[in-house]
Amino acid sequence: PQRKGQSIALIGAPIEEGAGRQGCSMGPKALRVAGIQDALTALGHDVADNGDVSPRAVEIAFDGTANNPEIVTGFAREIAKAGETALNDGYTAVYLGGDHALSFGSVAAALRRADALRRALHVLWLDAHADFNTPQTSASGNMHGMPAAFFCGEPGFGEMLECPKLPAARYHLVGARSIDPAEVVLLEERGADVNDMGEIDDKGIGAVMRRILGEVERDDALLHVSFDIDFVDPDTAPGVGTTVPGGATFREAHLAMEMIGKTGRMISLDLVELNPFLDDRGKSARLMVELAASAFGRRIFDRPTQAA
Ligand code: 4U7
Ligand code: MN
Ligand code: MN
Ligand code: MN
Repeated sequence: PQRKGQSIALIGAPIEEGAGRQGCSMGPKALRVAGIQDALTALGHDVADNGDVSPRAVEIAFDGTANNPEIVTGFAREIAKAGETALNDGYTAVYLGGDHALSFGSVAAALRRADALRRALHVLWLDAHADFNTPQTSASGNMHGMPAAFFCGEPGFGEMLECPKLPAARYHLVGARSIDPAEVVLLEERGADVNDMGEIDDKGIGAVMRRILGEVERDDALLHVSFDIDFVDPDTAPGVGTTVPGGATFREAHLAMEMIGKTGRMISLDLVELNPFLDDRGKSARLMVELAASAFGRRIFDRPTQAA
């Protein structure tokens, strides 16, 4: 059931070096201006704003194509550290992105925490993309397209970050509509749970989410949610660098987040890929705040929707 009165830690991660264009570094500020703290406080939670992490560039190189590995690794390590501390102190972590490379760190923190508690972790990836490239498969070299491959244990990331590996079957991709050919092969081989947009159209977002959250319940697991704003259709959320048409509607995204909230199992949430430079008068930032609030218990009416 939904957990009331949670302690929530906001962790800003102004990373943009994982993406192909600049602007995501302004995301944490835009989410704050859009009222993320007040929106969650209004639901009865205790919300601490831990500010932004500041990365140190480290010396590292990957074999293959990977842009800005030094600063992305620096960010990932600081994010993992800040996240792990918050989780160990009993907070639910909300990461304010920042491009999706922040999830190298946020998922590492969740995996470490779950490991310490001897609980299984599932990762729900709401995204137009699979983010399952490696430095060997990536055509762009952009590291925001790689975190899922990393935490599922694909090789090629060298000494980037220590973390337990996620079995690919517990990586649930929802909303996909742009997956690179090499990713398709890898996702299939590893047995990842891929739910593309056609599946959502066919079965409905409620049924897709119910099946996934049912598996989380069955494993008595903890849940990390990674919300890439490009999951939503670019007409509704224009503040993104990597627009792919045919995305989720506001209503679909809203129901998904409500259902997540009702499980009471989410230990951390990424809000990523918002590019305020490309946004339309704060529209996408406000949408993200709304959807985060839904995951933390905001209800239109307390109807008895089954979470799983
Ligand atoms: B995002 C891409 F080639 N797959 O690797 C790549 F299509 O975090 C896109 O989901 C990655 O926005 C998108 O560059 C990363 C591309
Ligand atoms: Mn992504
Ligand atoms: Mn994406
Ligand atoms: Mn993107």
